[in-house]
Amino acid sequence: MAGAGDTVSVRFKLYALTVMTINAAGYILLLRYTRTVDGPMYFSTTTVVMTEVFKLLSSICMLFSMHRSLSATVTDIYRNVFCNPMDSFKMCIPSIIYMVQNNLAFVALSNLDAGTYQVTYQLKIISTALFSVILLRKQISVIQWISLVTLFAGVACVQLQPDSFTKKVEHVNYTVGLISILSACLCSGFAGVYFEKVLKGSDTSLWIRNIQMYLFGIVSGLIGVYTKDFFGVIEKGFFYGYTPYVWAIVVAGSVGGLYTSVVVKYTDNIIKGFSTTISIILSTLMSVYLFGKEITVLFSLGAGLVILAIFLYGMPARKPPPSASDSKASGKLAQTV
Ligand code: NCC
Repeated sequence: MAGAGDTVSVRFKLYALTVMTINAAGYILLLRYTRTVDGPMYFSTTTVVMTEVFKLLSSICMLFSMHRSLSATVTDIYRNVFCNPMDSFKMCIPSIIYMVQNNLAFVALSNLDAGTYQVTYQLKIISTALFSVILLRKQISVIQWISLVTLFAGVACVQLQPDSFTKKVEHVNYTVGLISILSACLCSGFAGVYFEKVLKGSDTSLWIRNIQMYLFGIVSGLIGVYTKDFFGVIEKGFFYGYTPYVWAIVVAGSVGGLYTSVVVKYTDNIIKGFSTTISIILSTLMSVYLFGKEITVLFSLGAGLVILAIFLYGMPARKPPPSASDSKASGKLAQTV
């Protein structure tokens, strides 16, 4: 991962985006698998806490690799995290929202199939844009809004399987699953944009911001364990039902979270949405090449819509003339894509 420098190459951005997306696909499959397989069921709230612990330790290691000195690392953490409580407190908000979002993913995937989950979750493209306008005062033209809706439609088509309409999928509680996923979209949009605002609004390093957030994440995660699984954990233990697959969720969750933070630092949340979409198309194309999967009409339509969305988003608005932040966003998109 990138170190101290603030500018990184396009190659590095593409690398971070690719790792984040491939990891997310594996994470969702693991989550769904472990929530539906027979056998002792782990407490999902405990995996959220363990993921925060892993991310905290990894962020401390990243900070150490930047400073290359234990005392400098400790001093940096002490000064910026503990001696500056008001600044650290800013990260309390996204950490709580992400905690809720990460728990909602378990509820949604316990009630819906992975395909429905992934397609519906793409609505976060719209919620992210909405919060970017509200919190970051980003100017999004009418054409760019049309582009974002087109992007959502495109990625939804790409992810729909040919047998989606005919296959009978077992939904445990469709309404609960759907409400969870829609709430997760709002959480993802809000927390992502809030994190971007705080991160880019000061000189505090990414790893310090992450350490602040994960410390709150551990506390709010433990509150989640207490409110939802307290008696179960007391009776059966914190690590009850932890198979290697559950540990894999913790690792994938940590890798995904850390790469997400890097992606947001070097691009922005809207570009993250575009890139995730492109990566989904590329990975589907790769499975055509590697596993002989067929290209469906829906896939071609979806890919076409995504390309149209990218073209539309980069189109300069005629009236009023594009603001500095708009042309910066389009430039960044062109650079990243
Ligand atoms: O939904 P999404 O991300 O926006 O959620 C962001 C995830 O990153 C963690 N995070 C964020 C900022 C930060 N500084 N540190 C972090 O650890 C949050 O805790 C939250 O888990 C996406 O854009 O699709 C993405 O999706 C998630 C995940 O697939 C869904 O949330 C599943 O419900 C990916 N996370 C993982 O793969 C673990 C993320 O990489 C990309």
